[in-house]
Amino acid sequence: MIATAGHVDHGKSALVKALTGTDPDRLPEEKKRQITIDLGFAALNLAAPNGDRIHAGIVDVPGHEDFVRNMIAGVGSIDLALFVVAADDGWMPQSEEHLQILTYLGVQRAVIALTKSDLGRIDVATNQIRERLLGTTFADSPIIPTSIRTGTGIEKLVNTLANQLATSEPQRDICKPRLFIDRVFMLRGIGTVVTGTLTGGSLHRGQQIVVFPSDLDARIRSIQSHGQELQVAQPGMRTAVNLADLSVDRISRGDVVTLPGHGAPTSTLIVRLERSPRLKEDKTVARPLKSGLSMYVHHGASRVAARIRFHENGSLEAGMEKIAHLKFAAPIFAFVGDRFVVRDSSERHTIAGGIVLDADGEKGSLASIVAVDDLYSLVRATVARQGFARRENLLSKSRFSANEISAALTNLQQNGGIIERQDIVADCEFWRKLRAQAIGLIDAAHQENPERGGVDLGELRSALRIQEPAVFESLVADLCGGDFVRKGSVIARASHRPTLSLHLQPVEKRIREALAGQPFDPPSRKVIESDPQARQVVRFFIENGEVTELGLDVLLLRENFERMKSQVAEFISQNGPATVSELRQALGSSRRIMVPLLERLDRDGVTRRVGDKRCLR
Ligand SMILES: Nc1nc2c(ncn2[C@@H]2O[C@H](COP(=O)(O)OP(=O)(O)OP(=O)(O)O)[C@@H](O)[C@H]2O)c(=O)[nH]1
Ligand SMILES: [Mg+2]
Repeated sequence: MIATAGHVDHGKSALVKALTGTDPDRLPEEKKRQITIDLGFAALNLAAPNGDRIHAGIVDVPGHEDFVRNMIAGVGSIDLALFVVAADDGWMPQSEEHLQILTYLGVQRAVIALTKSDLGRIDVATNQIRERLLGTTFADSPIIPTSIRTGTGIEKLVNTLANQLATSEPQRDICKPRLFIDRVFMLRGIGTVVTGTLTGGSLHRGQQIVVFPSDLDARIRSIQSHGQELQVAQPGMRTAVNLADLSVDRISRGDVVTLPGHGAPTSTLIVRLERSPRLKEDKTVARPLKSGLSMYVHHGASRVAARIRFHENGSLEAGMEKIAHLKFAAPIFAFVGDRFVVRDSSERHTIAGGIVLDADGEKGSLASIVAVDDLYSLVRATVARQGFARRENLLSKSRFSANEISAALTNLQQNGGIIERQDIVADCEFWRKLRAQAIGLIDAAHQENPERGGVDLGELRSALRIQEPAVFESLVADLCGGDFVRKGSVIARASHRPTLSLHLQPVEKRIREALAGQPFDPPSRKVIESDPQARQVVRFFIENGEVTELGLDVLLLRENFERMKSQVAEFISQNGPATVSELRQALGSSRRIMVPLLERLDRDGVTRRVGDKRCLR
């Protein structure tokens, strides 16, 4: 894709018409005012130097300062800029602003058309443009004088555009297609159509898609590019998609069509914010940006209000860059590595640009600026932010494919200080510390309470302060792959055998005697557990199965519980169904014990209640 750029009235639309035969100004108001207001589109068929056909598209943008917002929506995913400067007018304010916008968005190539060459001094204008481009990405871009009046330079321009496109890298296919919607309209008999420039992957006819940020599901009924019906749209293509099942008023410019499963929109991003040194030429625009400032972020075809926050309350001067948190007024679907443009809250000036460093900036912070093109350092930095990351989310919102991420993880596990455990990817050092801390806590608990089976998992998790359940699950699984075992809701060393410590042995003796003294009618639990030591011993008995708990207040030695059970069964089988009172008398027990005992036997399927009697199952 190509997009025009340049100051108002410098001849962008006229040039597009001369190149393609299509007048990109389609709105009645545009025709009336002879000015471009919104984006226009035209197909451009070129021949590469080797004879191959190139089917390109041109987005024609408005140059007027009131419509910069629309201009930015048009230049988001382009391969080449057709930068227009009129020979009679020379470099003007929106020449400058558009240049900065293209630079912030990382556009790598431009062809400069020196339009209206029939009206101005070509040498003077060319020198001025060269001077303005000095030190920019476009310093060596070709400058071609053109005139639509005389036809000068049009053929040369066509050849130059073809050369540039033929030698530019094809857009990457990472199987994560995103179509930033720049137009939505309704066609009678067809339904809702959205258009944009596709990036990151292909879209297929019939595919199930999702529209963000509103999270609407739909199916692609049909696809077109420049009027041609297609089965598949490839990255880089101007694409129109028919989403018949969505009504047109639910979608607007700035929304994104993507596939499900590559993450969700967020309201916070961590970004590198940068300001062009060229802003210093204008004092008002060059004012430092401070934390707390509200402004507009232009990303893809969207424009969302956001508030900046710098670390340690800093500010950002022209010519500098810094890490910043952006808090958005509405959710935005951005990937790590995406570039964006920042304009002031009155929408008069372009004041900064940036690149997304972390696409879910809610938790943790980034210590330093990451090279977002280097997947290895990106993985390390993303994991380092909290010490770990969910494997399934790890860089799913990035400009790398799932395969590239898997390969990088395999490599980083071998020698990059990263480990993968179940659903978690963690920094080795973070994991080693967490593991050591958990082991320390378990060992300390064994020491302190040798009579207990282990440490309650819930207690361990809160002692370790782990918020993310998946991290804790992976940690437990990791420990249990080694010297630890999980028994129900506790974890212990595999070698741990619960024992009562020496000083508890007198208490043990006392409780055993109390429970054995009146075997079927022992004292209540409240009485037995008279102090913390007694509670420790009771717990030990229960965990070891020496004592059976009935209800809240009854403890029976296991052997006595078994004896009562068989005596109840025997009595009923000899005498038929019996009441609580009959059984109590027969066994020499009390109502306090019998009621919870029989409830337990009902639950265990030994007895069954019929009216106020128990019979056998
Ligand atoms: N003499 C002369 N006039 C031209 C040339 N190219 C464009 N014009 C005239 O310049 C005026 C503006 O042209 P447009 O193509 O609408 O300019 P634009 O850059 O698209 O303007 P905006 O989209 O509003 O920013 C029109 O009257 C054109 O006829 C040229 O090569 N020579
Ligand atoms: Mg125009």
